[in-house]
Amino acid sequence: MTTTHRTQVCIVGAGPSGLLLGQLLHKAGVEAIIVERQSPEYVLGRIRAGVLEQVTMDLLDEAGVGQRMHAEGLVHTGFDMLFKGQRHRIDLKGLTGGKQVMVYGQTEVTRDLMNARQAAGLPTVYEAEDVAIHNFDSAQPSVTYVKDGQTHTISCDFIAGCDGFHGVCRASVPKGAITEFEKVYPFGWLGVLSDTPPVHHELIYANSPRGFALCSQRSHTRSRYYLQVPLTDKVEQWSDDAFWAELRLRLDREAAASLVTGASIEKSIAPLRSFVTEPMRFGSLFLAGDAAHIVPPTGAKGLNLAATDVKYLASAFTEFYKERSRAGVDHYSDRCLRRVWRASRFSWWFTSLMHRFPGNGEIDQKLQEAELDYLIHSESGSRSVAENYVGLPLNFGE
Ligand code: RFL
Ligand code: PHB
Repeated sequence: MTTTHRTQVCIVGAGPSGLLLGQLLHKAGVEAIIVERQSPEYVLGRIRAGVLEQVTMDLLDEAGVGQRMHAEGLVHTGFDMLFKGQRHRIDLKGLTGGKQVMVYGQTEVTRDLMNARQAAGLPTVYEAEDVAIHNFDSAQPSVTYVKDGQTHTISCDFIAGCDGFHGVCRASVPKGAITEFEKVYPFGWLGVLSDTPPVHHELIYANSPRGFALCSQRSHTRSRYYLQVPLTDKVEQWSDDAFWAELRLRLDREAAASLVTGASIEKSIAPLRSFVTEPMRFGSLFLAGDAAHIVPPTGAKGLNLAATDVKYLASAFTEFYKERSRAGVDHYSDRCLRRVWRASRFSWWFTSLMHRFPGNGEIDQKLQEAELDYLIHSESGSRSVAENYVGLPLNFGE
């Protein structure tokens, strides 16, 4: 037997994109049901992004979930770039006329959104199996799933594909209707989370002859570190001791000496890729966040891009229901893609500048160092980095 439900927007995926969309739609009086393949605990167990742009902070406030972020998040007004054994600060605030970023983990953003959704009594189906989308080339699309052995159908006006890179939504689009642009980088990031005080009060992005390293954090007592590693490396090969020893070798003398080490509480390897889908809309199906694009994490743009897609999508659906206008819906893909390509460019450029590429020689290291030297000594060079890092305004270039 099939149970049928009806809603205005069916959101596939309860990651940050799906949950934020659900919250913004709720605020605007638009109905939505979220269908998620995993359990809430599994979703919260994924350790990912750490840096929020002003635009994302504003959206979390608009969604009514910014309170804990403002209380517990760490405002950063700059970060360090390390090369040739020396650290140089990029003064984000000074270079951008007062903008800054917030260090607040994706896990916490997700938890805040989940709690708000639950408190408002909004429907989320977790552990939905065999999620499938249907008839999205028509105005009567639907989503089906199996829960506790029973098949359910959700009929809706729109489907929001917020189901990440490996989701079902993008995969359901006929090959001839979609163009995918992809670059896979020949290395990954080995990440460690530990309950140790951060080595520095701001982030350190390190270009070292041994490869890239990043010193990040989640709080004054919890650190997040990354090392560039070959794609063939396995997490099990990296003991905590080996990780800390390698990290020290990639840092400057002062940071290496003051690094506090401890047991890892999470350790994983993430591949790096640049990926963009064009378009991001197919009839009644709208892709948002990692379902539509992936950026390498250098520059911390992934979650922030997801948030701005969602803002455009929430505005589009709200205009449709409240103003009877299709303008936002029709412009959604173009509007997102301009921003997506700009962030993809920055993330690709920053990745290329900071990593060791297999097959490259000493000359490439020297050229990277020369570019870094230029960037930190040229005000326009530094400003360009800062402007992209803090993120472009929501309506940039419109
Ligand atoms: P998510 O988080 O992947 O969530 C998608 C959800 O959809 C569910 N799903 C399905 N549900 C139903 N049916 C199906 N068939 C489904 N298939 C999948 C999944 O279970 C999941 O719950 O995508 P979303 O919401 O678009 O969010 C995107 C962000 O997660 C991502 O962009 C960031 O994490 C990227 N990222 C960073 N972004 C930043 O802005 N700043 C950072 O500092 C930053 N650091 C990072 C990162 C990503 C990393 N990794 C591991 C890729 C650091 C790392 C290491
Ligand atoms: C993180 O804290 O996970 C993080 C921070 C900055 C990045 C990427 C990841 O560029």
